[in-house]
Amino acid sequence: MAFPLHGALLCAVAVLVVGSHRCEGRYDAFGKPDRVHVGRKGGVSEDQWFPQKLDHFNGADSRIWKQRYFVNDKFFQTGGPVFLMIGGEGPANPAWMEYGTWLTYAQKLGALCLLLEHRFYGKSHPTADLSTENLRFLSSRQALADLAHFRTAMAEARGLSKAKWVAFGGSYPGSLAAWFRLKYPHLVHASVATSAPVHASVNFPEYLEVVWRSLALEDPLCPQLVKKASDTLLELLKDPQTFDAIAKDFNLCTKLQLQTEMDSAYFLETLAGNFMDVVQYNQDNREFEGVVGTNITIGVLCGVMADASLGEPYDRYAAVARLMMDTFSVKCLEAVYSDYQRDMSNTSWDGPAAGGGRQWVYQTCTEFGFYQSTDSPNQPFGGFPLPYHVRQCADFYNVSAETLAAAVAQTNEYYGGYDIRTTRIVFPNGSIDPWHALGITRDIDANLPAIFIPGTAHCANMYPARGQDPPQLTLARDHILVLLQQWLQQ
Ligand SMILES: *[C@@H]1O[C@H](CO)[C@@H](O)[C@H](O)[C@H]1NC(C)=O
Ligand SMILES: *[C@@H]1O[C@H](CO)[C@@H](O)[C@H](O)[C@H]1NC(C)=O
Ligand SMILES: *[C@@H]1O[C@H](CO)[C@@H](O)[C@H](O)[C@H]1NC(C)=O
Ligand SMILES: CC(=O)N[C@H]1CO[C@H](CO)[C@@H](O)[C@@H]1O
Repeated sequence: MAFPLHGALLCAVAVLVVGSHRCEGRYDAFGKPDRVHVGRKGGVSEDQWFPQKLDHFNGADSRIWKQRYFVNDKFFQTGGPVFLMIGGEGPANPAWMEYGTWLTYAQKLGALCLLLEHRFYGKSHPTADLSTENLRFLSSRQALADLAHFRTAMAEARGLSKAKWVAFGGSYPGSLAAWFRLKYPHLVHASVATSAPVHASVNFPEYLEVVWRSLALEDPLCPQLVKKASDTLLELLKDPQTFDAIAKDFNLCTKLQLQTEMDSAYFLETLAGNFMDVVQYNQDNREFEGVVGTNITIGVLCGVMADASLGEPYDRYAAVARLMMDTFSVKCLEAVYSDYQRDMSNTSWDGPAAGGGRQWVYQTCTEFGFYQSTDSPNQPFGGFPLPYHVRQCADFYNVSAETLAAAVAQTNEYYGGYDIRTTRIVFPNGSIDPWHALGITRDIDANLPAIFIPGTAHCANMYPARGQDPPQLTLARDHILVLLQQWLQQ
């Protein structure tokens, strides 16, 4: 919670952690792909490194760096396909080489499984630091070119040029999986683009509207109680005499100081983030990734909000904040915008936001927007409108509102937004996942089907199956397998 990237697209494959490790071997001489391990006993490899160009769009720039990847060849059968899982906006988690629905498909279809970490995240460091100057090499286009070159070189090294490649990804990597097929159709045969927000948008007020509806599904009163609490808090924040009491109620690390609109917006967003994160990941089977707090569900939060013994809705809202702090072993709540700005501006690979925050927000400022503002009346929270988000682009990277708007428009021009034109991509979406609002939720045509999974959250179909999964989730997983079987015959 010291890391309030609420509703960040994080999902499968990547884990957002604070801090990260340095890796050796940047700017090494050009070389062949690292010798491919045949794999240890389980068929799952250790970290492996692939020499990759820093700038794919400048033939005169020959600088290279080492990109991390993982291999699982346990299920591979000669002549089988290659599954490429796309890493996203956090360190690639090797747990995905041992768990997850894609491996059950791999087992059935005899696939070789690869996972490529996204440039600038985890241990894949293309540059000496995260200065804004260096972050210009961080973009979805560069990431797709990384995937393309990795695919070509791996196919050559392993004699897999004739094999059919299938891309997988959830969330932002889901979009990458779709765009990989779109832009490099000669390299990738089909894609499974789970919970993929393919339409870029500066403002994304629909996110909190889905949060309202998802809370209401649990208990129609729940979002109204949250709104009541949030309104009370907004009212209290107008009176500095209440600040000491508020600091105590929400267990703040320091006195509440609200000098600018950014300060109050940051504080309010941090508290709303408790609900946003729980809704986004509600009941997803993420424990294998080492995620804690998966037992905090929408039902648990709405239970606290309905508990009159705790006092007024405002007191229950504070109780939710304290429950989250207990769950994540956070001693006190840091909610000072200037501290956040300092952390987000740190350009060191050892810095407090190098686990992905600085990089991902840079991508939102230069490609996607996706700002989960309180600008819609049909949502429970208040106090963090669009200008608060846009201002961060200037504060952290000197990117103006005009530059941001133009960049987002260009992203949709480049990829096509909702109007994606290609074949053999399936778009699974979960009804309570706030991100579905920017995804493909209706079949475009028979070759670009959507799979709707009522009642599930972000990327649910990618996580390992378990006994209590709702039947529609099991059906969705089976449906994807059938599509893959069909497409691999084509
Ligand atoms: C969630 O699980 C943790 C660890 O098992 C436990 O301490 C905590 O009380 C649980 N919380 C809820 C709300 O069930
Ligand atoms: C950036 O973070 C690192 C690691 O936490 C720290 O040592 C360094 O002093 C920070 N740099 C600045 C400019 O704050
Ligand atoms: C910020 O951007 C503006 C406009 O592009 C530029 O003139 C200015 O020098 C930049 N400031 C810094 C500190 O980089
Ligand atoms: C919530 C939502 O948008 N669900 C959509 C997911 O995709 C199906 C198509 O299979 C749509 O019918 C749903 O409306």
